[in-house]
Amino acid sequence: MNPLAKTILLAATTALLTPPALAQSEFASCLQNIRAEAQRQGVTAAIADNAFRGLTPDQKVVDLDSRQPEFTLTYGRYMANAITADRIAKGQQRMAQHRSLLDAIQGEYGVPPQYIMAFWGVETNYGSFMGDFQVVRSVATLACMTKRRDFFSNETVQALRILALNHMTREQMRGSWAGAMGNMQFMPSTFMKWGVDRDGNGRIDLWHSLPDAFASAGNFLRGIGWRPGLPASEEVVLPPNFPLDQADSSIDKPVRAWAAMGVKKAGSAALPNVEEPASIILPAGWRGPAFILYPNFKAVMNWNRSTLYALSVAVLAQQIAGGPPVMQAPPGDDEPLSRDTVIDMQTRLARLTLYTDEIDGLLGPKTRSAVRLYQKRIGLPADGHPTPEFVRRLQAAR
Ligand SMILES: [Ca+2]
Repeated sequence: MNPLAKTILLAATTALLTPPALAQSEFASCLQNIRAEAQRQGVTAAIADNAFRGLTPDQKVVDLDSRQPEFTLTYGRYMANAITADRIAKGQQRMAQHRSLLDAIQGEYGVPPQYIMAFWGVETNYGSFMGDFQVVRSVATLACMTKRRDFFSNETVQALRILALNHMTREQMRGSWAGAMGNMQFMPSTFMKWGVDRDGNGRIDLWHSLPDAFASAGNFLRGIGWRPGLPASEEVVLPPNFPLDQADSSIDKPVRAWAAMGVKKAGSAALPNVEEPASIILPAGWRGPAFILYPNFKAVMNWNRSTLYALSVAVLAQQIAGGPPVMQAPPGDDEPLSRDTVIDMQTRLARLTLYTDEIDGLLGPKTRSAVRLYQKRIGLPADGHPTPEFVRRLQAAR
């Protein structure tokens, strides 16, 4: 997630759950297990000892991990945070400055320069916000003191492998509280799998070497499915009779089939006449903008599973490349929904037998489907987007 959105989520947080303190001896025995696995993966005892010497769990990391966002950011708020005039201008400036390197990387990995710039902008504001937590301590804390033991045990092992390969020292290896490192905020496992020593100095350095950072991003994107061709997404306009229940990220049709249904690019140019599978989404409901998601959007989502994250990268990239801003504004009355509101909504929809999944306060695809069903029942456009009006009408229903 981009640092700004993360800050806002954290600022909006109230629920602070502190897990029971783990004794230092339990922490030490947890580290022993990780150490054994690291040795199986070729890390010497000396490197592991050095990495874990004097290591204590970081309570600040535990606290940050246990915070639950109280609000779901709206599309409008998320995009306004991620895509500012300043970030577009800086992206254009950096792209011009590093043009030959970025062109060479496009030649090798197929990823256009504006996407590398957009990830860089969203992840660290072009290297200005890389995080100052000690990565080994953060991931070891998360492995030993939270419920995500397996994921972060592996991240700790991979962090030790980075030390073993002498890319960085433990002190130098800094990142976000959750262990994301360098200009592109790679997790240790991503670093090990996709990192590239582009400048050829024998070390992969994602903090200080932009050739290494950009080439690693290109290599990673290609590895998770980026293919030269269509962009990640484009804004579209839907015809008046468009069946809103087809605007769903789980529904794929060939681009030309959407065109045949009357979908056009914003500004009314025709969609490309191609067979590639694509989805249409309405991230702010039917009154807001519509986007077509091409196959490369999935690659962006393999970097980060959030749809709004991926959309912010896609839209920022387009604008860095000189493309138009999003034309359709989101509705002005869209409000962030609190977890409590979503829980209340899920409970009411469950009582109406429209929702059968977990009451978890998260606005996921199943909740949106239930919202659609109720919208149909009360004669609202079935876009699956719960507006304040929708919530009021659901709450007033008997
Ligand atoms: Ca290097």
